[in-house]
Amino acid sequence: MSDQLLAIARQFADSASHITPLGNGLINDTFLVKSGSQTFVLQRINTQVFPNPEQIMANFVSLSRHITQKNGVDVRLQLPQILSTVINTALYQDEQGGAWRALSFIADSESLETVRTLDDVRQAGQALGHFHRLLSDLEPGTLHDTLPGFHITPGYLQQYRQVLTHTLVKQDPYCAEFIDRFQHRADALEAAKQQGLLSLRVIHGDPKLNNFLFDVNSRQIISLIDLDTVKPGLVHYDVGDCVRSCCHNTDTGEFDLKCCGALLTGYFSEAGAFFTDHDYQYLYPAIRLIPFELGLRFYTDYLQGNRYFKVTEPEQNLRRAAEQFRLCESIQTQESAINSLIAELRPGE
Ligand code: GN1
Ligand code: MG
Repeated sequence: MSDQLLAIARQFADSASHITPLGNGLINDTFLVKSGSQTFVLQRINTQVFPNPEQIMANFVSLSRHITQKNGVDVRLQLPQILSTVINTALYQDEQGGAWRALSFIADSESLETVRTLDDVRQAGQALGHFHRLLSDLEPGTLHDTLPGFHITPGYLQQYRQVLTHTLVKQDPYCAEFIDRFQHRADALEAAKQQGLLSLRVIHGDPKLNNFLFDVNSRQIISLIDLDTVKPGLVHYDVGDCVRSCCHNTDTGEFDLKCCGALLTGYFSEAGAFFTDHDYQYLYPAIRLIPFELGLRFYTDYLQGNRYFKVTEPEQNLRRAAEQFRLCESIQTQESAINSLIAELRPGE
């Protein structure tokens, strides 16, 4: 543990004594800090990606306030608390301009890298639906857009075309062809938004499996973390992202339909309260689009020399991209089964 890191942790807690890396996020740097009997999470926000970290903190405060003020609603998710610096600021800026913040650690919790049982996935769907429902009466316009362009697939496509004009990295035939074949679908959700078929709500932005915290004893989900991308958007981005992360059998590379059924069962038990016909209609397009979008983002980053997503070796983003495109192909081959599943599980039908 470097002295520099310890000095930063001590900006938040005088007696910080022990620091270890936490999780495997691809953007921010995250650590677990021990300070006396207290344990907390310390994070360096990547300001290349999030140029206004104070907006992230402001959104966090709005969100926590909204949830704590809910009357008569059974709130089943805890949010981490912001821990201020010893001089009472939400962020600490280091000498290199890095932005640091501290959050409480949810005790006796664990995150999963792979699902253990179908019930884990049902719970993830339900927790995401619960999160959306809790925020369904928070006016999205009151939140900052912490990451403009996030999940706007046509924008990523444009960026890809731009990078192609100057990259010196050799194109990968599988990825390049896949993007060419799929690109006409890139605006599926944005067009529906423009036409007023889907409306902006408050979204999580990154509800992948390892952002749900399970109680180690009860195995129930008790928290949804990584709230940096909470902002106005389409809940479809979230459902697509949760499905692509939970229902991807990484051994076979295939999309797991059973798992998708469990996730949607959980999600509909909460989202049924506010979902419209159009919301249901655009679920399949979202489930198909988000793996394409993530693959496109990984591939573009590979072509531009891995500037956005952390890598441990230069071809890692290429491999990540190909995995997402294979998942997208597997989803496409199961299109009618996925649509039938949505129709069958849709509440009140
Ligand atoms: C990034 O850093 P992490 O792992 O929480 C990315 C997500 C991707 C994810 C893929 C702000 O999240 O969109 O789905 O990697 N976050 C941002 O692992 O770009
Ligand atoms: Mg994240």
